[in-house]
Amino acid sequence: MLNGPNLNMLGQRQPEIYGRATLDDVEQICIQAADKLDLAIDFRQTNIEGELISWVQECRKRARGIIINPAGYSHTSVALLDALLATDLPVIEVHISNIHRREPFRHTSYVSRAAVGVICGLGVAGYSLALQAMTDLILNEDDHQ
Ligand code: CA2
Repeated sequence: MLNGPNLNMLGQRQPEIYGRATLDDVEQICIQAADKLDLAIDFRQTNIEGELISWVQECRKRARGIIINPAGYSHTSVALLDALLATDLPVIEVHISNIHRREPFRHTSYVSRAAVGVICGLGVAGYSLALQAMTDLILNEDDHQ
């Protein structure tokens, strides 16, 4: 589960948009949800585009899927899109806010082209929903192997 720039500020500013949960709270919510789903997760955040891309590349060898909130890089980074496309892993994109109700520059996400699905506007609950959806995708893949 990868988180992009400024998400380390969650819960500290703009609660009217992003709610009051901190990133540590979100990680705890995800650990508990993953535990119930019998999934192993690695939850990370970075403010550095290249680091996010290196982590995506790492996932090729280590993960069955990627849940990503690319934050501001959603709207700017072809490089992140290319890295996600190159993994051949199922990708679920999460946004806490509804990017389509916000400024026009947030309406386009490059990352969405690599995503099986996008969850946005449901607050931090979107992360648990993404974990549920990822479990279904992985189980479905296993059934068809
Ligand atoms: O809604 C989301 O999850 C976003 O990915 C959050 C990004 C924003 O650029 C996207 O358009 C939508 C921003 C993350 C920064 O979060 C902050 C939280 C609290 C205080 C300041 C920033």
